[in-house]
Amino acid sequence: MTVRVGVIGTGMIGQDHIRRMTTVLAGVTVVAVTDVDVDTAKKVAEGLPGATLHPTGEELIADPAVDAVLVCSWGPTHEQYVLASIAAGKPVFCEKPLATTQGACLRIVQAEVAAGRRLVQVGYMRRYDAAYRALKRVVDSGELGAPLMMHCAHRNAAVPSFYEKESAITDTAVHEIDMVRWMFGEEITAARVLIPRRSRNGGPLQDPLLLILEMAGGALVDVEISVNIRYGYDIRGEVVGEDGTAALGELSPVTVRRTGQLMTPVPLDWRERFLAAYDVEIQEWVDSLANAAGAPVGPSAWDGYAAAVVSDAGVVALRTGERVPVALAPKPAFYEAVPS
Ligand code: NAD
Ligand code: ISE
Repeated sequence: MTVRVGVIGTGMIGQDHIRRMTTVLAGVTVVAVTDVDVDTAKKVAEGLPGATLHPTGEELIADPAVDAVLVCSWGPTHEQYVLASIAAGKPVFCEKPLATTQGACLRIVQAEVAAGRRLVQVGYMRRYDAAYRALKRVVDSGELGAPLMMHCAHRNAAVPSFYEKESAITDTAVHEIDMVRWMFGEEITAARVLIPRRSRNGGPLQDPLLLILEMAGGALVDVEISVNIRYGYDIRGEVVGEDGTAALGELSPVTVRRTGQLMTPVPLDWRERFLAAYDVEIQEWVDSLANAAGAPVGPSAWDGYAAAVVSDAGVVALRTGERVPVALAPKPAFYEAVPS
């Protein structure tokens, strides 16, 4: 079976996902696109023989030729398209964040529960990265003993001019928020933010930040968020257990020794660092739709909601300097029955 996908939002990641669905992955074809930037969408559609250019996301979702929807528009528009996809009974892959408020995420959770089957998957791609998966296998094996801490760094070379102070949490560290819930299989119970000396490269932003997350099992996670580090895109993670430590490996296939130096390249941005993870993520999503159950098994609407609640707590912690407890709504039994 070939899954026929319609893409809403043909910006950076929309185009990247279209490229992988048309040139890398199997069992999937892109049959429709839309974007409020009509010129960009038109150019993208021209490169997709037979694909329909729709004037709105709603019309794309209603198109009978579209089996499943990929939402790659800006965060504040996600809720309307995810809810419309659920109402149409179509599986929807929504790029992170699921929505920009926890209220909106909860409405999506409630709509999916009412629909009675899993339709939503959220684009938290670190769960598909070979290094993170290898680290999780070590943690799950128990060979480190109980995990006590995890040290993370999320460094962007630079960020766009519309990036705001809070984006460090809501747009960037939200990946670690999802990743640690998955890594340790437990919820985050509180957040704190420490503010070091401000980098002269950060412009009006408070950059870097240190986000501290408390896990339900007692482990502490620290996340350095640097969004103007200049030298490249650098993602790190190390778990400290009772009996040992384990860290994400170095990923470069080559190291160069020259002029008295040992050099390994650093990725330029998220597209390069997580290239293979995005491929696996979208392929596994397509495969899950094509199999007998026809339902996604990756990060769920509940995961999207939980990440939004923690991210909101992080924003309050950033603004107040206080430790902010995380209060999740009761988890519907619906999400216990599905792997996430
Ligand atoms: P972008 O600005 O390059 O592209 C977004 C596109 O959405 C633009 O072309 C814009 O015109 C379009 N758009 C906005 N409102 C729309 C609407 N109502 N209907 C249809 N189209 C609309 O942004 P991007 O970097 O591609 O990010 C898009 C989404 O993907 C964001 O939610 C972002 O957080 C997420 N993202 C995820 C990752 C990841 O690592 N998983 C990386 C980058 C971006
Ligand atoms: C971007 O939206 C992403 O999701 C990237 O993975 C992240 O590293 C970056 O900071 C975000 O702006």
